[in-house]
Amino acid sequence: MTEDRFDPLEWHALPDEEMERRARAFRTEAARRRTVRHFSDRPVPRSIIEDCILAAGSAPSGAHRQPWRFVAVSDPQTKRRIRIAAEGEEEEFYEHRAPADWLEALAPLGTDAAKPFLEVAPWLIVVFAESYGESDSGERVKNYYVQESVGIATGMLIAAAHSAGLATLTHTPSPMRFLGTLLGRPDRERAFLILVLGHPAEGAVVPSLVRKRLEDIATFI
Ligand code: IYR
Repeated sequence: MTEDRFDPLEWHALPDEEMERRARAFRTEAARRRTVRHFSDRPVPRSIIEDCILAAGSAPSGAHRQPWRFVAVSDPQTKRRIRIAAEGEEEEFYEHRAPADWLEALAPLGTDAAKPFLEVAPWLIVVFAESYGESDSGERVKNYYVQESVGIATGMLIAAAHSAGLATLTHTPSPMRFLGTLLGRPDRERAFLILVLGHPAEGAVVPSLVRKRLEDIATFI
């Protein structure tokens, strides 16, 4: 039987004023993040992507199963294949699958079936959720709260990329099954989303959006 092990928590308590300063600084920087749809082909060093992935991999997860896999793609041919397959799905979506109310909701964002950024941006991180794990002896290991865990990790990935000075786009071609096939992932992994990363194109524009106010998103009791 394995014995449970615990370590002393490393913790540096801060005075309230310092916490207030940091909370405000983080909030201000987080509010500067925008989802970008126009990317330049300016390269981004792999080490930055590695650090962002390691930050994402520090996310909490159900029973600490870490049920995520990040496939970082910079290979032009693979990016091209992803673009072609994604655009195929998107054409179906925009022309047939999407109900009118969904298209109406998307109209202010100016999206359509063309996804050039999948090829132009230097990096795509395809995030996979592992529906179950595999032990060293090849047996199935149950994972818990997979969607929640991978969602949290993806949020941390976006925050890490933004803090490193990278623009990001969360892209969710639907259905995403082609990504597992194209990237040779095992059956137990399900594609969660594609995070596009890079520098914005010169003259990139973003939709004029208003974020909800504190009183619209929070209730204090
Ligand atoms: N996957 C499509 C449609 C789309 C859906 C939502 I919800 C968005 O916030 C944005 C786009 C596309 O990527 O165009």
